[in-house]
Amino acid sequence: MLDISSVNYDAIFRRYDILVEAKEKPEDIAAKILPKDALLKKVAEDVVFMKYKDVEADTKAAMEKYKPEEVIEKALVKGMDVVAELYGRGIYYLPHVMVCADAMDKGIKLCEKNIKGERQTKGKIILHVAEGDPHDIGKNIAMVLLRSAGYATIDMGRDVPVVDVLDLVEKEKPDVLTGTALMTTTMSAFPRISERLAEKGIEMPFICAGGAVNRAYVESFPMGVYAEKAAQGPVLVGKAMDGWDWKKIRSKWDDVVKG
Ligand code: B12
Repeated sequence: MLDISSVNYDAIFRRYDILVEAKEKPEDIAAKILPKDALLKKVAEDVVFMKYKDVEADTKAAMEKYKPEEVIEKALVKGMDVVAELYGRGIYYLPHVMVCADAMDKGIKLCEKNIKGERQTKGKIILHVAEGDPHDIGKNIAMVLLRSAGYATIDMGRDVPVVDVLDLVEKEKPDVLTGTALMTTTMSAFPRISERLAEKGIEMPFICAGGAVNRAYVESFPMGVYAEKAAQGPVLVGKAMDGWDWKKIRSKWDDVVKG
């Protein structure tokens, strides 16, 4: 059987046309976004250049100097930011993105094992990716950070029907609900969820994130609290656990996320 961990994806997916013709090479684009620190840079490059075989060893090396949460945010996510840029410019295609995402996932799993989380009893959070949307990388990162901050998480996965979210919220009564949407065609699930919760008299902060949404959009429906980065999750949820309702979190959002 083929051992995929030994496959050199970078060589298979290499775009020779880009290497020959492009004014800016992937390496030049990456250099503008990648971290400067050599250990973090190596991990981020493993994601960008699909070095599936090296990512675990390099992640381990980075964790000798940095906390696992830092390796996620400053290396693995940064690598994926470069991938998103290359995809946006038409340099990477979907197969590249999928292999890069797998490499990042391998690193994240290793970091998660090394996060010394408190007992997960501080509060209950339900996470989901909007109906019709398969993009779950950001949601998974946010979940790792929430768990490591001591919150119990219920992961509904991706492409979750609105009705399933409503049912689970009614059953589990979480302290906070979160949603991720990266496609403009899926983000309308959020106002539908919030309006139907409001009709049932259920209120809680509903943290919404992902490239398709922005703060103005999320604040246009009841309960919506915007998050730009996964690292803001524990901070925003912390306020909910301190007894702040969604209106107060929204009104003090700038101060809260700046810490
Ligand atoms: C990776 C990727 C994929 C992967 C997804 C793998 C996966 N498991 O997620 C694959 C290859 C499967 C994919 C498929 C498609 N994709 Co795609 N994909 C991307 C890409 C390149 C990167 C997205 C990503 O993971 N970014 C990195 C993560 C970390 O970012 P993030 O999710 O936003 O999360 C951050 C924050 O939002 C926040 N966050 C997110 N969730 C949460 C939750 C909480 C609680 C908190 C606090 C914070 C938080 O924290 C994170 C950072 O700290 C983007 C391009 C882009 N510029 O975003 C396109 C993109 C999202 N895809 C796009 C499209 C169109 C598609 C396809 C329809 C393409 C196609 N023609 O088939 C298909 C989907 C088909 C389907 N319906 O099933 C479009 C969407 C356009 C739009 N505006 O609607 C984009 C923008 C590309 C583009 N420029 O056209 N894709």
